[in-house]
Amino acid sequence: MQTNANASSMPATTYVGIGQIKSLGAKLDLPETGGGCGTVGSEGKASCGSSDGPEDMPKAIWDKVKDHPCYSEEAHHHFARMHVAVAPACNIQCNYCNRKYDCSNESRPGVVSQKLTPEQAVRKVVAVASEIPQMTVLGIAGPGDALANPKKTFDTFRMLQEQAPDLKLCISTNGLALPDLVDEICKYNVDHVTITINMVDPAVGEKIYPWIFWNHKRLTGYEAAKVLHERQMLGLEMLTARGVLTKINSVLIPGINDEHLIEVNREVKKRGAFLHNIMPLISEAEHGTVFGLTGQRGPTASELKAVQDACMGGANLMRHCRQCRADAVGLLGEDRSEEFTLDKLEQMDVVYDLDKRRSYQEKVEIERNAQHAAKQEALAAASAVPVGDDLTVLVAVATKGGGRVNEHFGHVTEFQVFEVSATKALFVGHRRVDQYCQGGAGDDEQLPSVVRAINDCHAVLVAKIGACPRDELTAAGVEPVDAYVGEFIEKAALGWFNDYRARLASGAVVHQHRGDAQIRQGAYTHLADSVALAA
Ligand code: CLF
Ligand code: SF4
Repeated sequence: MQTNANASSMPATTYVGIGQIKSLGAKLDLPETGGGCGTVGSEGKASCGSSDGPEDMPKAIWDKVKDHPCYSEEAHHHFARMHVAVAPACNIQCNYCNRKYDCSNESRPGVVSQKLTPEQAVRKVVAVASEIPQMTVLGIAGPGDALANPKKTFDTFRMLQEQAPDLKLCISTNGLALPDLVDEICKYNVDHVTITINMVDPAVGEKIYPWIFWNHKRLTGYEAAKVLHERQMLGLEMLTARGVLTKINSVLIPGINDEHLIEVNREVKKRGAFLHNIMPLISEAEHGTVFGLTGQRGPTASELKAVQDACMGGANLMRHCRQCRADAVGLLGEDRSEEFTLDKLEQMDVVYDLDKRRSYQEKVEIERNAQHAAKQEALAAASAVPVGDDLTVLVAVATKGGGRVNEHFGHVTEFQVFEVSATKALFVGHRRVDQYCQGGAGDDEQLPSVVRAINDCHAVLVAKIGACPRDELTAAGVEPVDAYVGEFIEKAALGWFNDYRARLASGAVVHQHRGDAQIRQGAYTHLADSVALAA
């Protein structure tokens, strides 16, 4: 991790905002419902997003988050979200964004969005909700800023409230316009809001934001970052005061805000943020962003994990974010947007069948409860056996959903990564890879990049794996394991770990420290140019 000299050189008063913003360290008067998981005894937990269930938080909050794939790590195995790209304009410039492409906060750069009018968006939502009944959340996340396009954003929400009343509405914003629109957000029952906050110190902010457009003027440098910071803090406090669950997204930019994000975590927790999502900077020259062109790199897997781990005990962490595109459709980690392009929607018969959706979601709930029970049982069994060491390893898992080990190695486009010890199996992230199996045959040239993506893991749990990748993984020190096909992930991971410990004890294997892993930059290559531009 690199240090940030500027962050430490600024006086504490730099963090003080305007209006309702309290100075650093001041006690805030916030309602319990919006107070975040840290207020209800989850200090030190890896993640509110990986919370086990209603026992971790008040029922009213659990009811809000339990089917939201971003706010509940458990839910993300079972429930889907979709975004509608109705918000093309933005009121600030981030050095990691090129607006010819999707919003880098919430999208994979390099993938072109199909921008929609509110009417087209509503038709698309209704069509997707009919086809994907486990889709529970509709988000507006760009491709610009949702609140820099308030008419399009709120027109969409207004129509959806009438036509798809069971959907949760969600919004993502840079926060600049937020304080002016909190009433509107509440009017449409949007009770999940994400603010991207990369700094609480304008001296850090001016390295990230070259300008903002504010009060009919373009502001630059420190002044721009200061106004943005003050508006973000005020907006967060206002949402908390209204009981809206607020998630903070932060882009980790090595050398600029890496250590500073620990301060961000503290400040947003103090102001009632429910979750903090620390995401890696995606930065390649071909994206045409300032950071891409100036060679600013993103973090490695261990750098990202180190900052996330350092924030444990502060605001609770989300670690399952997929940095979705602004028109993403499906489970986190899968992308079905190609099935719902405007020309395809024209051909579809669309009926919004609320009963069908509910009955499907009841089945999903049964599967989710089974996963939860299996996880609790496996953890309880693991805890019952006394262990004399604190050995912890990472394990990669091939899954296509449902919380089970159920994907072939060759079909994986992302591995889920779990941190496993004798008594825990915690989701700590994911790693995108290019699919090894192409057209029925393995592409051996992809193997080195797959190995690099999970190089920090001791094992990879798969449903099936061919001889060639098995040999390459083994040679690299990552054990391929196909003994837990169809098993729930936590149970499988703990099962493998117990077996590993037994082999260590018998001398059959020697424990080796693993190295770092590479975070894949950018879009899935096979989707990069597949979507046409619209209005
Ligand atoms: Fe979309 Fe964001 Fe709502 Fe989720 S995404 S607006 S909170 S419904 Fe989720 Fe995607 Fe990460 Fe965003 S995985 S980028 S955190
Ligand atoms: Fe791009 Fe989003 Fe930043 Fe606006 S807020 S410049 S759309 S990353």
